[in-house]
Amino acid sequence: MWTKSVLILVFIGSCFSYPSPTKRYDGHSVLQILPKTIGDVHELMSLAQKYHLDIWKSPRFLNETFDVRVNPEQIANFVHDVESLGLKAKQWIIDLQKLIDNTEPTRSRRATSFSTGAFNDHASINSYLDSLASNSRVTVHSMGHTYEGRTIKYIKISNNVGSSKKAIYVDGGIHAREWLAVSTVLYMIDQMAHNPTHDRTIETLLGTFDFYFAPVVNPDGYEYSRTQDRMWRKNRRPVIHGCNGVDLNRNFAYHWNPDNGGSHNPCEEVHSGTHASSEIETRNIQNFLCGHGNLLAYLNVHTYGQYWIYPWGYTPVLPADYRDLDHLGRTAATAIRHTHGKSFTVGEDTRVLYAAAGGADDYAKGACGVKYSYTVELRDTGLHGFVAPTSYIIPAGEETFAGFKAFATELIRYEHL
Ligand code: 0X9
Ligand code: ZN
Repeated sequence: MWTKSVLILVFIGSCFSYPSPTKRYDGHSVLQILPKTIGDVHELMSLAQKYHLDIWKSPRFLNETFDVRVNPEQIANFVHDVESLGLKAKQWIIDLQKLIDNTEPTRSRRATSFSTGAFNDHASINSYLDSLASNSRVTVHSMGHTYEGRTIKYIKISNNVGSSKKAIYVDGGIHAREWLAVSTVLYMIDQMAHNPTHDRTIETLLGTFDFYFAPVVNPDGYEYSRTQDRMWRKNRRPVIHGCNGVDLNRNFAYHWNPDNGGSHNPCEEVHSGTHASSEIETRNIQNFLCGHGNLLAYLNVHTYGQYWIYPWGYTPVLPADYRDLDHLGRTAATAIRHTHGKSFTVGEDTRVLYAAAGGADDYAKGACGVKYSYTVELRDTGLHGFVAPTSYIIPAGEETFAGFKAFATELIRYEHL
């Protein structure tokens, strides 16, 4: 009798729950540490390596903080080590699980049918993209499949489907946990495809450019982050027993180098893969980028930190045309600031953020010749970090789209198109 009841309960439970439990972050903290010297920065990086910590933000300048996620078992020892360096570790996010619970909808409240104001699942996003095919300006395409067999879809928006103009490509979700990047690219798609406010700028831009948008280029990781582990970053290919995933933004085949901001270790968040373009998702994006010779600009959208940055990520040596990239980036940042007051830092990857080889932005520019190639890190500056609340979706969409329109408009003037 008892066994039967348990079996019935287990059966009922399995009808309402996901196949395996979501990873929890109870008691995980995000600590902020302010280094006093460059030596401190190096010491903190080695400590983070020693404890295998998830680095959320590393400082480029001495007045910036080093943000790391620490689990409850590590915190006492880690803080002790930090204090031995003469530094203070401030608990910035005290209980990451509470932040996750408070800032994102529970599973039952998550959108199951598509909404631009929600964090949508990948199947709903693909159905939404398919539904746009009824719009005469939109065609829907596949970039290829993922390791787990999902389709990476992209759309082309053009006011003359047959013609081939200079083009701008925007993608999101290369890092699984950066849900706001996905929602923001979807917001931009919605505006460009429907022009709900009858915005004349959109019509002007469509007179000069074709647009490509791929909202989720790492859908296996994105779905894993939605259902199993909110903090997942990489793709999902099993690399060695017990450790899955390659950081796709360390895997691109332009100056690929795990020793430069990546890792050889498959258990690390920034594992670069065993060789350049080892991942099917990377190869699909690379083929897209180099297969469209008319691409003039590329935005690889991420969270967080509020940066609009450009190559190179593998070296502090500036590209010869950096002034052009800088000017266009500043145009975007100004329009963003005029929307909801958010300040975005513009500059070269290694100088304003950190060095990391094998990024999509470097590949687009270095291997495919896409002149205006950027990484865009959306809001915020650390309050919610990677765990953006749903209340950010629309304002982040609005400010990024304003930046995007200003960027594309200025591109027409600057490049005499
Ligand atoms: O580390 C990254 O891949 C990006 N930051 S994130 O916090 N979203 O993970 C920045 C990438 C900048 N571009 C290159 N380093 N090439
Ligand atoms: Zn990212």
